[in-house]
Amino acid sequence: MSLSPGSSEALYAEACRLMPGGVSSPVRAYRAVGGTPPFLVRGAGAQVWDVDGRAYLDYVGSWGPLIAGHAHPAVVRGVTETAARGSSFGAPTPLEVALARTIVASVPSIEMVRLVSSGTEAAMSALRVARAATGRRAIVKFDGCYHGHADALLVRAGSGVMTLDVAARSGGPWASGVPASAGVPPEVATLTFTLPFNDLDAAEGLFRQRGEEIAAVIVEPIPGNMGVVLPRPGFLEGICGLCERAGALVIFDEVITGFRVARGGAQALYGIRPQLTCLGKVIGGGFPVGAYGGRRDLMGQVAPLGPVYQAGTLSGNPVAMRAGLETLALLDDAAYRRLDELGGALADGLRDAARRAGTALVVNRAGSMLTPFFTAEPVVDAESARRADVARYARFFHALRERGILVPPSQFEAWFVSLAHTEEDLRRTCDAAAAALAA
Ligand code: KE4
Repeated sequence: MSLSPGSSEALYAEACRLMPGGVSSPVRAYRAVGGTPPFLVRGAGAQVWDVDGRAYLDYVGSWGPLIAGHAHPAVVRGVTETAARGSSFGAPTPLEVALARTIVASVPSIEMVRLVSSGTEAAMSALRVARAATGRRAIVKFDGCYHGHADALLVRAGSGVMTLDVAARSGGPWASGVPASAGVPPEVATLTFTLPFNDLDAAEGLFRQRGEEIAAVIVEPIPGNMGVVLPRPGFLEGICGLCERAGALVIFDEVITGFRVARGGAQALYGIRPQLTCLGKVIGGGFPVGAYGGRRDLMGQVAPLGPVYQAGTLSGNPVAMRAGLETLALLDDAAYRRLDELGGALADGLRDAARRAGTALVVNRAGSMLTPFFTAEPVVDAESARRADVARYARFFHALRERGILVPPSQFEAWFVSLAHTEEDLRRTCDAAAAALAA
């Protein structure tokens, strides 16, 4: 097995012959910013290195999981020990009980949880439970939010869908039936209504007309997939009230925000109890883990306890469980204070750099996740995010990359600060940003 693969360019040329776009996930292909993606071979703390030996300060963090930084010694040790005793059994293990126990103890609304291998599986399964529990078929999502690539959720989605600009643009204040991907049958998409995030009037209009058809609303409580956008005060509570009156369920997709913005996720920050919650990323510490959970009566619908079927060969995989447990063990109150300090310092530094350069920049932040938007207007939903200058973001991205700073290759993603980042790293990043903006 060749481990000295040559340059990123050579690897990318071969990868493009072997894999669609040369990548295992679309956003990694740099279509929104152009250029050849660096092929990474090593990470340690806040740094990553590519095959050409270049080092980068990393703010992608594997899109959220690496809240403790790359190759944290406790995670590496735990994973190594666990793998040496066998990597997978397809049987119950103590480690999955331990992670389930930690999740139930940490996330206020989760009384029972099922572990899966990705956020996509978590979201699609939570929707299936909601449809079974309510006997209804329609679901509601928000334009710009992304919940993985299950058919029903590829409608005006965020993240890579928004980045590749395949998102549907038609439809009034709420729209249904317009797939955001080829291969999604219109009859599936017609069951998915989309609404503008932060627009309670539009939600009230939809519920007035179609409320009795709606099984669930699925929402990122703090979206990261249109870039970071904060819920207006009362918005999430308003959605919960509409659902309660209509007999629909609320699903918080906390795949990004779970254990990221607080130990109990955004629901703990806002004091809201959704009926179902999706988790991922941080709970796997860089290994494939997702989870969905919630009220005991709802999770009691899930096979083998109830009629909702969902399964997975590597669900609850012991190595991945151990990576998640070791990561979550690092996340105490002091860790969240530190993450918030670092996130705040980076956001302030970017704003100062833009002010000095006379560049319009809006930075939305929640704890250690943030997005700088090249725009002068507040970014409160997908439409305002789309009005940001994505070409300017692309130039900024490359100017930072040339200075050894790696940020998400899309305006519609979140930057992540980890516990491994230092004040010196942030100073270096903000200096690079100032130079990049002045160029
Ligand atoms: P996965 O199937 O990629 O593990 O999770 C899907 C998912 C579900 N819900 C939310 C809120 C998510 O952000 C995601 C996945 N996030 C993207 C980045 N924003 C993953 C990166 C990628 O697609 O390569």
